[in-house]
Amino acid sequence: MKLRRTLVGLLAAVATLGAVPTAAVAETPYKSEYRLSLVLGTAFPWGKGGQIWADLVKERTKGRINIKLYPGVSLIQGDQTREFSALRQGVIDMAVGSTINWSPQVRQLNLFSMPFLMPDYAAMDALTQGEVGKQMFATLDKAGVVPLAWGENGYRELSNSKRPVRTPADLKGMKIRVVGSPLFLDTFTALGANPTQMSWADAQPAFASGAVDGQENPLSIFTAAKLHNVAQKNITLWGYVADPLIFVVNKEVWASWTPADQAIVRQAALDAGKQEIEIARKGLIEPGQPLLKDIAALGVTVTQLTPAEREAFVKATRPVYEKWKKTIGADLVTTAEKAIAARK
Ligand code: X2X
Repeated sequence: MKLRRTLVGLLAAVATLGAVPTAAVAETPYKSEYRLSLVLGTAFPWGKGGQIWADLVKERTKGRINIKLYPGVSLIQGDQTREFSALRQGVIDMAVGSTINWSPQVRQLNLFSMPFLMPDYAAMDALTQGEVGKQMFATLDKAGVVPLAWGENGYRELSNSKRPVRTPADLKGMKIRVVGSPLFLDTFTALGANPTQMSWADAQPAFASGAVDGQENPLSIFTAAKLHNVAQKNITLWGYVADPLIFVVNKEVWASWTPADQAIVRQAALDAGKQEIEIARKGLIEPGQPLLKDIAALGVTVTQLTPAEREAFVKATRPVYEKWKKTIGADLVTTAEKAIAARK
């Protein structure tokens, strides 16, 4: 009898102890909704990646973590270069963001915007999936967010309303919309163009009105945003820059989740990133690059450069590369160059 009472007491004590972690969690309750910031919505690979992440998290946490998409960087009134600061401050809970938009706050992210650094997808993968990717994530962690996975916006090809561009001279005086860091101003100035910085939201009306002549963005954006309808009739495939996307979470939000839920969110980001990269490359890695035919069918002149023609753009932007190598950090850039040279 006495033994039994002791046992009951022990069980009660265990039950109380077991309740302690639950009470601790209750102090930082889960939010009913987590706000996921993106520049582009689900008509684009970028937004599709965000949706896949949100869906996987909801399913795998059985609805404990409910993510809502805020495309058009609407939580910060469309000002995409403020996204990183807003993430750090908790105005945004999580994001799938471009390295370009965060580079004003994290100078190392300018690496991916260096003209003609990454000649092909294998080069990009060598960076994001290798030592450079690891170092970048450590930098982002220090800068105040929790980085989880890589995605991709894509190779940023040049379009304009004026004429086919084959040489830097063809770009002379052309008003080109750019975004993000001053590196883009340097690159287009070196090419003889007249770059102007504006958000994606402001850019589209500017193409339509003719206030701006041209822009650079991945072809998946060109088609989904129907840029041929806003006078962008010429595209030059020059592969000068490609921007990865990064899946991140605000630090306080991250800390409020149980380790098990953190693991779910991380794995879901990795899975979504992988799928998103496949979507971003669709039509561009298959034989014959079917997306190029689709674009030509819209009445757009697609210009492919010969290696010698491309080299003229590389040469003209080389001083910009050298200048920014110092700003970004010569060690990091050298690590990147070596990883690219050793790529499979
Ligand atoms: O604004 C752009 O050009 C875009 C949509 O590609 C980015 O957010 C970097």
